[in-house]
Amino acid sequence: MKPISRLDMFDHAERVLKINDMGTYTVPTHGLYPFQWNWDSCLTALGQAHFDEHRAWTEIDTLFQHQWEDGMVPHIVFHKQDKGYFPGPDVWQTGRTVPTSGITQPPVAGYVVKRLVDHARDPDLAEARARDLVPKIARWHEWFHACRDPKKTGLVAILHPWESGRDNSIDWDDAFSRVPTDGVGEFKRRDTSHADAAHRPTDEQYKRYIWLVQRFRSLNWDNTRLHDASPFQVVDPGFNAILIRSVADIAELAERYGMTGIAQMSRRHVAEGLAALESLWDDRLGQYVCFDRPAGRKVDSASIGGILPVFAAIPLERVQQLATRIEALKARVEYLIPSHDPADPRFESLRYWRGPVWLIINHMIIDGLVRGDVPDLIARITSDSIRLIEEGGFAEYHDPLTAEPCGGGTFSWTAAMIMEFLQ
Ligand code: 2M8
Repeated sequence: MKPISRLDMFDHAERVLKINDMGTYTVPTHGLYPFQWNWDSCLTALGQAHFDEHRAWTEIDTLFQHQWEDGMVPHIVFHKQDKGYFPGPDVWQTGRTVPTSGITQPPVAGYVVKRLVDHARDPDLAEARARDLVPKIARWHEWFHACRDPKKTGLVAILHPWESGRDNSIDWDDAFSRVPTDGVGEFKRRDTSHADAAHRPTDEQYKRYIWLVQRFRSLNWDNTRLHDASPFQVVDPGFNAILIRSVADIAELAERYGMTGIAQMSRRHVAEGLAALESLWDDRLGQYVCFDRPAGRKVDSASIGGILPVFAAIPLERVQQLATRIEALKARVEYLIPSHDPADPRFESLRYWRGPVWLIINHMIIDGLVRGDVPDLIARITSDSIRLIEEGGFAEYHDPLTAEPCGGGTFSWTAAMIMEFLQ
């Protein structure tokens, strides 16, 4: 791979976003992911806004055109047929005119919309588009609170590892081992024909992914039933932090636009979420950990999901502790921040969400660390992120030890995040 110079990097990133632009939505990368993915799209809009604000808003509008009647925003919108990805619409069978998957993804939309508004070069455009999106995003947030926190604990559960966005994280290993594989027929994975199988989830994990899809499909994707019917219900601190942050950002925009009902309801959820998040703090690891709902216990796994809460308005003392946690990781990798602690024997530097660095995560963590008065650490994470691209190109993710590019290449959210780091 030809190294990418820092001087040319911003323009190069813009080219990547244009290559993946399908007009009204952007694919994460051609081949491996040929549809619109929920959080990819929102984070990609942050990059698009650097050169075309209209285009950035369209990206999010398109996603919300496929919001379900119950409020859920699906994790994939299958705009066009493409046999290159498994599982496609024929497996999901959600019965929508434009097919979608039946599960969701980390709700970054609220955060992204507020960021687009705050950085807008065209504030009138931003306000008009945000006014339209705020009630839709608030409905999605309400869906989370109603359908993924039925006992009103203040925290939501994911029902499928794909919902977390961190598909094969070590966090899920335990809970996932209780998901059966019986009744899962033969299928042909497509991902391993685009990317190195050694960088991807295992076949065994794929069977369980599909078992859960089949289970939810058998319940007609009725979200009032899926939570209790799922053997996999994990409360991920990272996912919840993203939700809490987005709800807080929507509260602020709603207040600005006189949408008082949304603002009040959102503020209440933020307060409840932040209070409940505290129950996931782990003193031994010095970070947050997941909670396995059916098993009724915390998960002993030091992943990036437990550092991501810095993205929400957690107490300042916790921000400092998480900064210390990242400082400790510095000695174990060449490039921050590994998605799992290398001190854990289960760490794998090349395998997807079990170790590699993801620039979207670095972006959110940097954003949160700003409250912590740790400029050197922020500078270090930023420069590591840029060095990864210099050495490994615009890959989906990178080895934190060697910068080896992994997964798909020419990747939208990696390009978008670089534009944010370089701004
Ligand atoms: C990965 O997930 C998809 C399933 O949604 C897959 O592997 O097929 C994850 O990295 C996820 O976070 C991301 O949104 C998606 C597209 O980039 O790929």
